[in-house]
Amino acid sequence: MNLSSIKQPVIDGDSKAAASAVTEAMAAGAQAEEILSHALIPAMEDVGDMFACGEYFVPELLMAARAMSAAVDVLRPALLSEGYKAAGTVVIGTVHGDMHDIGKRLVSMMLEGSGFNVIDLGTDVPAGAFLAAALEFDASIIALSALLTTTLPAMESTVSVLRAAPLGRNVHIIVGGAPVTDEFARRIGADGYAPDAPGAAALARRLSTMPVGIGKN
Ligand code: B1M
Repeated sequence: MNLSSIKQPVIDGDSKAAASAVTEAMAAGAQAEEILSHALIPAMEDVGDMFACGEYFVPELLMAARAMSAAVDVLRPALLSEGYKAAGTVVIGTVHGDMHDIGKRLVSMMLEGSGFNVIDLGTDVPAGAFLAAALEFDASIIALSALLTTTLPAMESTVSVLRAAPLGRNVHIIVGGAPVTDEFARRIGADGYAPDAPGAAALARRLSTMPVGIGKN
């Protein structure tokens, strides 16, 4: 089956067309997992590449992520009944003291678009809440966002608290946000840093194929 009729509306950020294309493909006999793996996830990878090379900006990224969500909403019941296994669970939030939400929501959407279950704890999240959610939802990745230079210490202490807990040695911790750098991420002991939402999704995909410990800086 030619799945490009599904891929293009996602790239174009056309939610209605993406949802209808998925409905049509399923009516024509396509498996939900095939649509996700061979059309929707590759569409988000293309969007990430277009963002990286400056062809797309944040508004286009948001529209594509929304179209992806609309398509996944149509697929979800069939995915569940086919027993589809997500790439893993990511617990994400903006660190304690920081109310910035927009970039982190974009990261959440790109992660969902890449096949992860995402538990979004919102903003101003204390370290203990990341830990509790990671345990409750059996997360393989914890993703921390910070937008203020003044909340970088909270990011650092969150990583320390997570690492000190037994669970902290069994999850990958990734970090990002405007003031965060690769050098800072390494210094605080995170497993990875991404500068943007598509980069975070690519990093999570890469880490999810590695046992914890291998992806460490
Ligand atoms: Co605030 N704010 N803000 N703000 N705000 C900034 C961040 C600031 C740069 C503005 C400025 O002065 N030029 C500045 C920070 C300066 C600094 O610390 N270096 C600032 C400040 C100072 C403040 C207050 C202190 C202002 C005040 O009250 N005096 C205050 C702090 C409140 C608090 O958090 N405790 C404050 C408040 C607010 C609002 C509430 C009004 C609002 C937030 C609303 C909301 O999020 N719901 C707000 C906004 C909107 C901004 C700006 C204008 C826009 C941020 C944004 O949404 N960008 C911002 C200035 C700017 O960036 N131009 C600013 C769009 C978004 C898509 O990008 O969030 O960078 P971004 O996310 C990117 C990447 O960073 C990355 O991927 C995303 C998309 O590709 N990324 C990750 C993010 N998280 C990631 C995690 C990853 C990987 C990548 O892995 C886990």
